Amino acid sequence: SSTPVHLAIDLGASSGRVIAGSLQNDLIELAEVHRFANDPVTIQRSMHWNVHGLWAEIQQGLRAASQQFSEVASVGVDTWGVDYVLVDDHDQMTGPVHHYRDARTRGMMERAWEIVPRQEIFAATGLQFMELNTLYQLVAARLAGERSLPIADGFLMMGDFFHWLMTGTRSIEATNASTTQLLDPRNQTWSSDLLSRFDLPAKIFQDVIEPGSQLGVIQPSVASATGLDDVPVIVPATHDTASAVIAVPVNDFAPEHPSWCYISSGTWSLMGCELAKPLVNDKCAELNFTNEGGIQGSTRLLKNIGGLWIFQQIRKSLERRGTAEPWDVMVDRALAAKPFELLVDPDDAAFVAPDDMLDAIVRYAGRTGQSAPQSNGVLYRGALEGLALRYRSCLGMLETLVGNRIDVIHIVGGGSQNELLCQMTADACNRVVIAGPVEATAVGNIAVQMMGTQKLGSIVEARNLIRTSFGTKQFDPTNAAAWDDAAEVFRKLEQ
Ligand code: LFR
Repeated sequence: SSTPVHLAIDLGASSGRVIAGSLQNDLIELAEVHRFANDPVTIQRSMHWNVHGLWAEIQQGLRAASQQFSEVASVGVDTWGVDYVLVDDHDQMTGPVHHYRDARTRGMMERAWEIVPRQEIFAATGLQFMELNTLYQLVAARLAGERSLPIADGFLMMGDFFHWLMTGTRSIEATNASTTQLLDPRNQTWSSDLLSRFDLPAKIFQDVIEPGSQLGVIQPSVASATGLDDVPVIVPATHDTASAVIAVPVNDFAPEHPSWCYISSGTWSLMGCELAKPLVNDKCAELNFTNEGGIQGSTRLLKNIGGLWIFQQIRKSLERRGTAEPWDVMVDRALAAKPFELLVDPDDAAFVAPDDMLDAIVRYAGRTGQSAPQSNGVLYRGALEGLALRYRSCLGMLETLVGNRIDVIHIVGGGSQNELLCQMTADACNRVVIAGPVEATAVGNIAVQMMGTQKLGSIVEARNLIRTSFGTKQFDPTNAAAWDDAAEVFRKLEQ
């Protein structure tokens, strides 16, 4: 086709994709150009990103796009937060690229608090405490004496890294920088106090840039490998969650009294509100919510919830045993199973990176006085009900934080396709759920590229276009009372 396309490169936990987005008859249309695995690689017991393999796949996808479309208007990468690459002054990577599920951060929050007290870290960054945060990865690197750190000349988050490979220009994009726990969310500058007290080299942290900025064009070596001559790289909200929140199909932006919240539902569930500015106060610290950066300086006040990870990993366990079932069969069995036979808190530490998820759940059931699941249906259902119950708890916390009732829950991302989970969420939370778009992250990425090339004016315009382009599905609460007792029991399981 002859309409210009924007290419979103979205690196997720279940796969990486190159997706083309264009305006056709005043609607956004998506086409998947290339899909590839994005599995971590274990080298000597430590979990790394397969950056070389990914870069080869990305270039292959770009080449396919240049052959398929007559005009590629721009390119941009998004992926999960917190992970980073260090490079030296000769443009070489100085060490391996760790995956955040790598065990090196175990116990590192406590070690970090010995250097800077927890309250001070929160006051400086407004971020939730999670072991996977970049800060604890860097503290782990420092304490282990990793050689890659002192010889580094530049720090790049993963989206920035691939943008650098494409353009030759180093940058740090704001939304992903906000996940490090080293950035002050009020003025988007690096906390020089934290950097110096943790003995991290300030010179490697350059000033952040806003999503929508043009970083440069595809450099000649990459242009000849991909056929993309002179194509601009427009930096999207490189944090996948920030891109997904842009695609929430509402018709306002960072309202003063939010009546809606979102769940960006995938491997993680990120549940929160979009605010005009950060909410860094004691209540937020106590409830361990985070103030991550959104588009145009907005704040994503949210909590990480263990998401569909458990569900996905149950399938991996069953694969190993030769008894895995297709996703839709899993959901059907969950639907048919008796409710509330097994309650699984998705945020229990036992589920972060177990060797085998099934074993972990059986041990968890024993530890929490529940019987081990007697059928796959009970197992699957327990994972989904646990999520819905966790959403219910988080909704309560969110309402406390923003100080008003939230009427509507928007579920976006891959998990919004799971209608059973959407209905459970509506029932458990006793709120209307609006599901879609499924491809929220890619859509948000592309919307920012369209804004950066003046095809779209404002976020609200983008959101209205997204709503008409992709449609939504509504789930009304039908069975709310049935969840009250389960919620009572679940509260005791939450840590
Ligand atoms: C979701 C996500 C979350 C982040 C987690 C780890 O994909 O980006 O927002 O907390 O991954 O980076």
